[in-house]
Amino acid sequence: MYSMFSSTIAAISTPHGKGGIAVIRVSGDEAISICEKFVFPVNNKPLSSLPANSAFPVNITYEDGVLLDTGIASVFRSPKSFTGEDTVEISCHGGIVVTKEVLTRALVCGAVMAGPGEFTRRAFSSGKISLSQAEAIGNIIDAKSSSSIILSNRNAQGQLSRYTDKIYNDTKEVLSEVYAETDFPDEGLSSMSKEEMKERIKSIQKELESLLSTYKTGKAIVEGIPTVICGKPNTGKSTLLNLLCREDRAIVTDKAGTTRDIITESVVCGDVTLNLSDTAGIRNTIDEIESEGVKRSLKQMENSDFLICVFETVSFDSDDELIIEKAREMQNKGSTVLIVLNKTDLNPNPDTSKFEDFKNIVEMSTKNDSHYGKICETINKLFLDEQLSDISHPVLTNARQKASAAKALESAKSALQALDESTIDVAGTELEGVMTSLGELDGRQVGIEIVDDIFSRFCVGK
Ligand SMILES: Nc1nc2c(ncn2[C@@H]2O[C@H](COP(=O)(O)OP(=O)(O)OP(=O)(O)O)[C@@H](O)[C@H]2O)c(=O)[nH]1
Ligand SMILES: [Mg+2]
Repeated sequence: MYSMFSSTIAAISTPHGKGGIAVIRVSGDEAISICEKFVFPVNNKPLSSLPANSAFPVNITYEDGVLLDTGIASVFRSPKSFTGEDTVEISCHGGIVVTKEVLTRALVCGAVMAGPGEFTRRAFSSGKISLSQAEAIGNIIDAKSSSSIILSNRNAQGQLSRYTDKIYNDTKEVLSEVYAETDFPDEGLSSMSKEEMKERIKSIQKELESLLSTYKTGKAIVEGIPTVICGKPNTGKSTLLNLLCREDRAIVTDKAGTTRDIITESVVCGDVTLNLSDTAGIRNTIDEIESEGVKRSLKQMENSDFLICVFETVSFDSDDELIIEKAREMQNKGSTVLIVLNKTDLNPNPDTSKFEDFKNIVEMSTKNDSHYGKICETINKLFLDEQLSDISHPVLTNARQKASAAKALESAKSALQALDESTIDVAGTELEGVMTSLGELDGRQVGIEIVDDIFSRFCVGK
């Protein structure tokens, strides 16, 4: 197969450190001929004679033929490999030095060191996987929960690419009818009436809306939700952080103003990942250090998608009013707000009248470990879409994918409007916009900077 990359790359694909085995991966046109110089099958046949997609016991040697290690070499031939290129994977003993020495042998024999994510990037560039599949592979490696693995696997298997492919092809069909109408109006080439075109675009629009609605759940499971725990001093914010972390992460005391700085932690709560920040209690204060903490707390509220606002209703006062005001403002801007009425052990029937603007309220005692399930269940209900338990459904899992889908939807809406206004050539331009945005989503029309950015987040060796 023709390869667009001239170099053959090599890297250690397993974590750096001591382990039972390690894998050194070599990929490119010269992979087999490079490895043939230092990897020798124990059956005395040359590496190049081994059948594709097979694994063999090998001796790995230094330049002078002295044994470096014994291991297993797996040989894959283009295009039937992960990268689409000839690939050799050498499993050797997982010592730090021995692994580095095997890699060095590959480099000395002609390979160049792979950059971050370069194997996956080659898989993408050779058309083996789409960009959303590549992102899903990265998500599997970074997964913090089993639900994240399960969801990412759907996209790694091409669920999202197939869904966007279908919308792309549907759009292309309508667009060719539009072109037939605009370019050759007198030839009667278009077989679709304007009404039919509108119906087809409406269904494209519906499919894009349905796709976009999956992002809330996809983000909650895969990326994690930027979440702030806020409230006035001493309401039990740090106790709640510790409950969600399942450990004593933050200092808790009965003194108001214990937390001064922001404490961050990523926790898995049921199926949802929360990127949590515990903040300093918000109140009017003349203490210089505390007021800096309050300023940071307010900023963190602004920067979070999910606000968990903790109140202790018996001591409700003007400081709580300030927090309610800010939470209401953020809710109006689209953030999700959960009101925690804490310390129910002291006050089993809290007054909820102040919280009528908020639909998500949980009454609990953050000090009581048995209330963990209650808050987790509440949070999961806020973010998980039941429909998405259908494993055939594609899911958007990052902001880049969401932005492309939203752009495609906007173009579809404009195309429909243009048909309504009988500006059919504008409809054509907008349908092209739908296709461009979908092309960005799955990578067929994506800019080099975006591709660079995505793969730079991978580790070397993947
Ligand atoms: N009775 C009771 N006390 C609680 C509960 N949750 C927390 N507390 C107590 O309330 C006090 C303050 O708890 P923290 O978690 O430090 O409160 P905070 O909101 O982080 O306080 P600051 O960091 O000062 O803003 C501590 O003495 C906790 O033990 C609860 O559910 N019931
Ligand atoms: Mg605290």
